[in-house]
Order: sequence, then structure tokens, then C-alpha cells
Amino acid sequence: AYRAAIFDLDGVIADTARLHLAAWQQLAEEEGFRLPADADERLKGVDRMASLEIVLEGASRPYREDEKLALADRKNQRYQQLVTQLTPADLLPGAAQLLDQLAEWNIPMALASASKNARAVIDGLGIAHRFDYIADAARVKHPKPDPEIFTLAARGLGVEPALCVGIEDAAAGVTAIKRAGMYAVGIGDDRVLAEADQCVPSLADFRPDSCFEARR
Ligand code: B16
Ligand code: MG
Repeated sequence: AYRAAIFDLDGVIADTARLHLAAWQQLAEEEGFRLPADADERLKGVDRMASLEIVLEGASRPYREDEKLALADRKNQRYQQLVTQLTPADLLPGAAQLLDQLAEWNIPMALASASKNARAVIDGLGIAHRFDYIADAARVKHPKPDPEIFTLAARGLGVEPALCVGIEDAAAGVTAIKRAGMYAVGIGDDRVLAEADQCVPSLADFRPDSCFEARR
């Protein structure tokens, strides 16, 4: 059995992808352009500045570096406003039950989210007390699919990567988990997440006893 669980946040535990998208949409409207049609899928797990580059594909003029930083900042202000409205009702199906079960089994848990707003999100969702370690996205130099954030989370928990289970909804995230040497659970479409060791449509379909057992 594995010894620790390391979770991605957006799209796995929290229904926040729609909030990111709404904030980008608002920005695009203010700037007078449209988001690329496949923006929602492509923005999954991608950090803020890389997300901006995707969003700007639809823009009608090039933006300077200083303008890009200002745009990213404006999007983040819109997003943070939306995050203040999060409640436990915004947990994705199965998330609360799984966190409860793993806590009961004494399985250490960490968060490995690319979001610099992860702390505010889990506070709003009422699940901050479940995590023994939160990998700080601001400290991570190489974004997913680099394994850095998952490796950092395992180190934070003090558990060897080979004994960790990583749980992700983005293909780049699943790749990051595998490169970290962990067992990967994919949440979503198994054609997109083909690299995962196990793929389920949602956390509600994940059987904790397929990876973990109670510890004392
Ligand atoms: P922020 P994850 C990612 O979180 C989101 O999926 C992605 O859409 C977002 O742009 C990124 O966090 C950065 O978020 O702007 O709040 O720092 O899926 O890795 O939990
Ligand atoms: Mg995600």
C-alpha cells in the first residue's frame, strides 16, 4: 500500500476551473477580444503567465511584457474576487468523502497546485485542516509536466516519492507525477490521461482501498 496522497487542486478537489475561465473571459471582454475556442481544456493546470499566452492568442494586437504583467495581475484580482465566494458546496463530487476517509486512515496529505491562490481556495472550501503540507507554487521554478512541485510535496511530507499517490486532472500533471516516480491517478478522460496508472471520471469513482490502507 502507498503511504501518502498528493492532490492537485483545480479540477480534482475544487470546482475552480470555471472561475479561472470567467476571470480570463472578463479580461478578454475588457480588452476587446475572444478566448480561443479550446481555452478551457488548454488552461488546465497551466500557470498564470503561460495561461495568459494562451488567452492572448485571440488578441488583435501584440502586448509588451509590462502590459502582460499588468493583464495577469488584473485577471488575478478578478479571480480572487470570485474565490471569496467559494464555500464547501464548491468541492467536486467525492472530494469531501475521500479526504475524510484518508484522514481516518492516517494517510498524510499534501497539495501540489500550480495556483498561487491555493491557500485561499482551500480556506473557502473548508478543507485546509486536511493538509499536512502545501507545496508553494511561488517556490517552484519548473511548471508541470516537470515533477518539481510533486517532488517538493513529497519532501514536505517526508515520504519517498515511490510511496506517494499523485492525483491530477491535467495531462501535464499526470506526466509530472510519473516523472516524480509516483503512482498516478487521473481524474477525467482516460484517452487524455493515458499515462495515468489508474483513471476515473471523478474522485467519487476512486476507491481509496485500491491504493491505501488504514495506518496507526
Ligand atoms: P493562479 P492546478 C492551476 O491549478 C489551474 O488549473 C490553472 O488554470 C491556473 O492558471 C493555475 O493553477 C494558476 O493559478 O493564477 O491562481 O496562480 O490545477 O495546478 O491546481
Ligand atoms: Mg488541475
